[in-house]
Amino acid sequence: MREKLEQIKAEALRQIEASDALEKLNEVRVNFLGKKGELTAVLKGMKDVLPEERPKVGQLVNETRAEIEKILEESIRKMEQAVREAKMKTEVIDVTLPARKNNVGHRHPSTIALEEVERIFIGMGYEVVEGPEVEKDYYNFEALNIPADHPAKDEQDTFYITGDILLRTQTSSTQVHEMEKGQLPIRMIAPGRVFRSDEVDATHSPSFHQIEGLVIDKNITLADLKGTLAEFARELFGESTKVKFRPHHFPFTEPSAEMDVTCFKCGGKGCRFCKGEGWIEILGCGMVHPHVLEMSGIDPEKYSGFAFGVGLERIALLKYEIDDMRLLYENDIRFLKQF
Ligand code: 2NL
Repeated sequence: MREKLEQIKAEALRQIEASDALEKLNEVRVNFLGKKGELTAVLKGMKDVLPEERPKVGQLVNETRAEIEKILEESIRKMEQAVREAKMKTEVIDVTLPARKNNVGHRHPSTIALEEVERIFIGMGYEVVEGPEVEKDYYNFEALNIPADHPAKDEQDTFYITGDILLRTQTSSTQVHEMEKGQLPIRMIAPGRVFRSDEVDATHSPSFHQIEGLVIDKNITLADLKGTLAEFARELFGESTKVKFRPHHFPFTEPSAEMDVTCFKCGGKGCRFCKGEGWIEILGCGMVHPHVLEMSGIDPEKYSGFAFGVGLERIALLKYEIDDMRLLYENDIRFLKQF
């Protein structure tokens, strides 16, 4: 029996010695110490041993088991250490290598301009409201006093989805939805993407962004419009900016005007930037047409209001002195990173 145990031990040690991976060592454990292992088999054979010799044999088996276990544990520990060291070698970090450049992005110039305009109007107590880019013909044209046969409709003809559903040509539709809610007064701006069937050039694009504003309350007059938009121009272009209103025509406002600001480059003297004019056109505006109020369920005898519309890209082009609108859409990183 002693010999048999010596044999088992020798074989176990040989196999441990020959193991080159943790899995192999684990196999040795199962083969020799496991439930179906060789040492367990010896214990199971105890019934063939003389009763008086059983304690001795039992002790021998246990000693052999302890020895094999000890050597096995030791080998596993060494093997784990070796694996760890090999890993450390391959995963070495060279802290002296130059750092990889981290490219942090920033807001697009149009977004910067939009947030600037929003900041100014929020400061005057306006709400920012966004609406759908797809509209019914009614909300885009009819409700704004542009009936089917109105010439302004040709000018703004756009992309139709069906006969009466289209991509909006102005964000006024968002304001019509607000008026229809019937919660007065209204003091809002409606920024967003609009669409027109225009050819692409330095100042036109079939898709651009607009910010419209609408104020409706009792006793709103042209003086409110002028004061508000003059303040807007001063905040956007500087304290010394002056404004000038030229009569104009829009179907949805009466009277209507276009607003110019003094050139922020030359202060109004005339320079290359303003093409010698001293003035730069900035937005369209007017007092909301009584019929427009009426169509959205607001009594023009009790309420009045003013509205305006400004092109976001136009503001960005002016603010950053960019001479071609297409640069704002191409997203060339060499261009964008200048802002
Ligand atoms: C422009 C300038 C403008 C409006 C937009 C408006 C909106 C409602 C009622 C009345 Cl809900 N007016 N918006 C007013 C004046 C000018 O945009 O150049 N548009 C073609």
